[in-house]
Amino acid sequence: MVPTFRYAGEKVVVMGLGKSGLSAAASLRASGADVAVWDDQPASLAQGAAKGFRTFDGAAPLSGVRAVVWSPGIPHTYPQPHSLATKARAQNIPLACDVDLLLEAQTDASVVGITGTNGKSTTTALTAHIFATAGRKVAAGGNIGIPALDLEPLGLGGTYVLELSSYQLELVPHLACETAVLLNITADHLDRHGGMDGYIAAKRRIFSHQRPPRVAIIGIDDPHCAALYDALRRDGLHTVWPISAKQAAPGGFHVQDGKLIDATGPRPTTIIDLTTVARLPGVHNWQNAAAAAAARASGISYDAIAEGMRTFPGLKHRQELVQQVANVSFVNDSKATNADAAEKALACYQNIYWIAGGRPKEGGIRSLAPLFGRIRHAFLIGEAADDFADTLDDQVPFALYEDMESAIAEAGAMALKDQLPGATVLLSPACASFDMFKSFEERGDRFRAEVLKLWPKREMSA
Ligand code: UMA
Repeated sequence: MVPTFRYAGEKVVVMGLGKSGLSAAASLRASGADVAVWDDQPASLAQGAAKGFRTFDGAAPLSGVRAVVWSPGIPHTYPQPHSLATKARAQNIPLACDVDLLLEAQTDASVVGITGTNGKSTTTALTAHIFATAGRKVAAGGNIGIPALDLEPLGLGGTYVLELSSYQLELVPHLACETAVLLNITADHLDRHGGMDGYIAAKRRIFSHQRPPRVAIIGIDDPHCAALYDALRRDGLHTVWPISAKQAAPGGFHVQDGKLIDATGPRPTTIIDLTTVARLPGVHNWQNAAAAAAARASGISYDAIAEGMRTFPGLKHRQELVQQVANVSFVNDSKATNADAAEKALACYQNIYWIAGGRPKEGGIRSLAPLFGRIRHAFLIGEAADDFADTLDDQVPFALYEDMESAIAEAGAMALKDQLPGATVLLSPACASFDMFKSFEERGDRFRAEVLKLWPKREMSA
């Protein structure tokens, strides 16, 4: 746990008792702050009370409160500001999330901040793995699911690799990254940012107040980031390295025919052939790999970067290979909660038995039509099933299922019977999970458990 001593003896309110709020409340209490907590869900509030935290009286004034530690998932501006946020702002009390408390507490450590609509967890984990491979003192956390204050204090010589969501970027006034990475921007969370401009402005904050060597790494494969790249170069305050998995990126890092190339110097240098790296499949992962240029900004050698990529274990729920039976692979890509993310996985496989559906996102799966030719059969679940069936009609055979377990059983049986080359049973739902599961993690865990129940591990080499 990272202590937050600068709040010792101060009154602090922690708003929201999910992962980040509970972690912040624990650190503040252990550091001697006078902590009061609140959560709008009675069950979560009761959980906080059971841990011995004093409950904040919502009707009471905020007099004497030094800060409100705000959980990133709670609206404070759009679509409607929470009443506590309005009250705090009226009294000039800052709202900051747990990540900000880490940044205030660990000013001696370096920070690599990573954001983007897609790929930020993989890039965060990969970057931290490369730093560790190079023998650096490193810890990864933030939106990746590890609350910032649950990390170890690193101090001088240490590096925090932080995945930062657009929500968190609005709540980190002390952010000052040595190296900041923006992977890509496509529409997401627009309700929370008042539209696309607000979302882009939140993402751009990753480059605010950067500390030397002030390296800004930015994907140039989408129009929003390409425009930001031009703007950053114009403002001249940063060393800006463009990254791309689809085109040459002079002065930056790009991937050509699978080869990761550093073109920052006078002579381009190939770092690694990514087609040989099993845990980074697909063009989207090549962009994540290019973003590991962050390691170069910290002086890490090409050899350590290549070795880190070769030994990267991958992340759960992101194209996670769960099982292989005969020639059929079972892949858990539960993290694909929108069509854009599912597209990345669909583009990686041929002969796909696709398990999709859940709580639909705007636009459904119409944007995936160019990839329908890869899908042998779709197994549709959840609230989106009827809408997805309408989109697939006449193009892809499909069936609807009451629960994911039946879909898995049918998909696996069909794939094993067809025996097509490279067959893949792919859970990549293109939907949120909340209609059937608590989270995408629960959905992915259930997929893994069911696959391994039906086709146990010993069949791995069958
Ligand atoms: N709550 C209220 N009032 C409200 C809304 C929520 O009291 O109006 C309470 C809920 O009852 C709950 C708590 O707030 O008890 C939840 O807070 P939270 O939504 O901020 O969730 P945490 O559990 O603290 O998790 C947060 C991030 N969640 C969000 O940003 C939504 C996690 O990112 C992150 O891993 C975690 O902190 C640790 O840093 C998740 C996420 O979905 C993965 N992120 C979004 C994304 O990736 O797209 C941004």
